[in-house]
Amino acid sequence: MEWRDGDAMPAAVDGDRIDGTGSPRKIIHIDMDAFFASVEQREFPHLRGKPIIVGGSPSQRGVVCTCSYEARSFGICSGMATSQALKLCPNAILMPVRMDLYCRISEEIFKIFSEFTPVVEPLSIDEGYLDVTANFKNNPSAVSIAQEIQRKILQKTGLSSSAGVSYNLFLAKVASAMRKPGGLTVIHPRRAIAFLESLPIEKFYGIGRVTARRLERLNIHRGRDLKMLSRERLMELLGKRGHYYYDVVRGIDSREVTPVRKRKSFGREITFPRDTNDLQFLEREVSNISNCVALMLSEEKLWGKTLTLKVKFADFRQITRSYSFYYPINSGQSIEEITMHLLRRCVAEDRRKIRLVGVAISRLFSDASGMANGVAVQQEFSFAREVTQLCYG
Ligand code: TTP
Ligand code: MG
Ligand code: MG
Repeated sequence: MEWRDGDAMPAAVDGDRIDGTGSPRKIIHIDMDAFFASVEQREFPHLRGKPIIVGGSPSQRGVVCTCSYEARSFGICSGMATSQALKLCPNAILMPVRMDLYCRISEEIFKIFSEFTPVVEPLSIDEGYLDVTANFKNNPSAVSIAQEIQRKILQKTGLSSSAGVSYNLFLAKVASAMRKPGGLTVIHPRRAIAFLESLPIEKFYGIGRVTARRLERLNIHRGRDLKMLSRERLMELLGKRGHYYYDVVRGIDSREVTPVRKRKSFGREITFPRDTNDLQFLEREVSNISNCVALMLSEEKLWGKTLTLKVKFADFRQITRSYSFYYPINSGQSIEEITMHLLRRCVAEDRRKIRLVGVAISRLFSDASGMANGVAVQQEFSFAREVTQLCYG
């Protein structure tokens, strides 16, 4: 059996053991195909084979959450305004989002994963990483496990999924996207370097369209071009992520599959029915969101150190403004005070109308983190005032 870059693994062949000598890890990434849309097509058989969109209504400035593969051939994609999607394909059928149903099915899928290994990391509602180096079935073939999982998902939920198998998370994730829908792609350790060298830049997971275009303008089209750059140059181009891509393009991604991902941030955002730069209105909204974020923190008994305000303008361009405290904070008053100043600064600097605002808090600490809570509580408010003066005085 000859391995070629990105080759799908034929079901009958089992030369796919990627433990070999040197025993690399065996990582599987599974991602459901057109998840929300496939669920709707399962629920309503007359929608099968048709272009369907799951998303918000165009009259409420809704966006496309996802669409069936039939709709994708018209150029529709996630995140696009529903109104634009319906212009591209006027016959597309728009279905409302039924999150409860998708969550229930997601649970079923993750339950299937857990029958094979305890080391499962959910990445989103429809995808996860599995480390099957050791597994409940004592099956040495990661590929046959992936096939079995795909079969079980289909049997139990009636839905199709795609799988990627390799020895690290990055390669498994890239692999699963290569033969959608219903595909299985293996990247063998021996072929990883050649595969990465020929991988187009926009296929590097985490490099968005804008960054890919920027890199292409610098004649960086594929992994091999990325590999020519020094660590320092990559840091210049990609910021902190430069380190990660420097290693990844050399086949190194030492991240572990981490079973329960700790929450890294809390956030809330709101899209307004009409674009606005009415400061009073914006202040009221930001105040509400700030208090909502504070409530979420207190419910989870968490404290956060960095506050971020996100502002998306009518032209969909967005900016974020952050502030870091010395001490973790959690009160609505502190959050509101800082986000309000960040908002006023944004509005003063840029008079464009605003479409959406969001508030997020990150660098979270739990009560058990060893922080002197008493001190933080006492200092929190006066410190927020100090910060405000430092920032804007
Ligand atoms: P994805 O796995 O990114 O997309 P998908 O499953 O619809 O299609 P693919 O076959 O390419 O994997 O996302 C999973 C679900 O998450 C998707 O069905 C809907 C939801 N989603 C959004 O609500 N908004 C988004 O911007 C994206 C990308 C996904
Ligand atoms: Mg998917
Ligand atoms: Mg996904």
